[in-house]
Amino acid sequence: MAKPSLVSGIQPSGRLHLGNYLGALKNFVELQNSDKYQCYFFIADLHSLTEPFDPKEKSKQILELAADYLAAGLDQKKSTIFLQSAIPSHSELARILENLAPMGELNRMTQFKEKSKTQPGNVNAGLFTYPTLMAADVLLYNAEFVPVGDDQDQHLELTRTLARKFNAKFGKTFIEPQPLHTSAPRVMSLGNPEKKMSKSQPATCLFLDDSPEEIKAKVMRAVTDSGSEVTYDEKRKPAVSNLLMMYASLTGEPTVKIEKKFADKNYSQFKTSLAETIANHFADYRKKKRELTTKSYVLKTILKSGSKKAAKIANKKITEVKEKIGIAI
Ligand code: AQP
Repeated sequence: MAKPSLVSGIQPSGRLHLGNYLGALKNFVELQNSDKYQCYFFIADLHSLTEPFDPKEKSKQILELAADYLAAGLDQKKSTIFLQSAIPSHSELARILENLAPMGELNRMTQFKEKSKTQPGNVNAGLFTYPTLMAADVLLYNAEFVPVGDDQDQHLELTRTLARKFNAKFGKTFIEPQPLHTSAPRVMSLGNPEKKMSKSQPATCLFLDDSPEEIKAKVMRAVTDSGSEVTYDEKRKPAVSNLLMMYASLTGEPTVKIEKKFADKNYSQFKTSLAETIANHFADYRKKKRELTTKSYVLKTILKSGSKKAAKIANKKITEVKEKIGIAI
């Protein structure tokens, strides 16, 4: 029997951080290695154009993200790793799905509302239609599952709605996909446990290729809560709980075990151990990424061959869609 498909992507818009990793990339690797799924992982370059960017940097960011994927453990022999813009069907299907997406719903999307605030001089139509392109990214590959952080749930709900609407209007064509979350679906900022960790706040964000010294400095500066016990309590101790969640996700230990380990220790001792855990966890990744970034030819070849493979599936789907809506003549 054919394995169920899953698809996900990350924008090439800068260095990856611990939120991207614990919410998404770590799961990509585990799902790939479980051997239970047909995996498609792409570089969401079209999505990344919705934010201000320097064209000279964009191709470097694409290759850097390809290096990130491989350094973290994705393997082009097990997963199809590709570039979104190399497959025109993504844009074509997005344009078709836009006709089923009410303006009011797109307007309610939290990401659109937030980005409209953070980039007030550039509230562009691409930002507004981001969710319909995301729906196309997923629906083209008959994905049953989408591993993402929980900030993408609203977009995925719209994907399901669009799939349902299309199927009802034009006949069964799309699968309604489900999100797959990790135990850390929303990693919060080191400076404010109410806000998600995000690359636009670099001082309170742990980048995967930060040096051990940078990791230590950022973790030691991280805000904590009143009291001195290292205990998991999202309501009373949101900052410490966020740090504990990072520790648990990286070591695979349950939070109760970590609480016991630090029962007679203070915040500073806990943070020192967390910083070491993070630095050690990414030592191999940092080394591999350094090596891979010097091999742009290899990275390009992997993306080209993955895009060719993905295009076969995507082209089949877009042909079916065009037939269903009556524009295939
Ligand atoms: N803080 C987070 N916790 C858990 N998961 C997260 N993701 C992002 N931030 C967190 C997940 O990472 C994947 C890739 O997301 P993206 O390409 O949309 O990256 P992003 O959201 O643009 O990253 P930033 O840092 O949040 O960007 P800015 O600063 O521009 O807002 C997705 O699966 C996402 O859920």
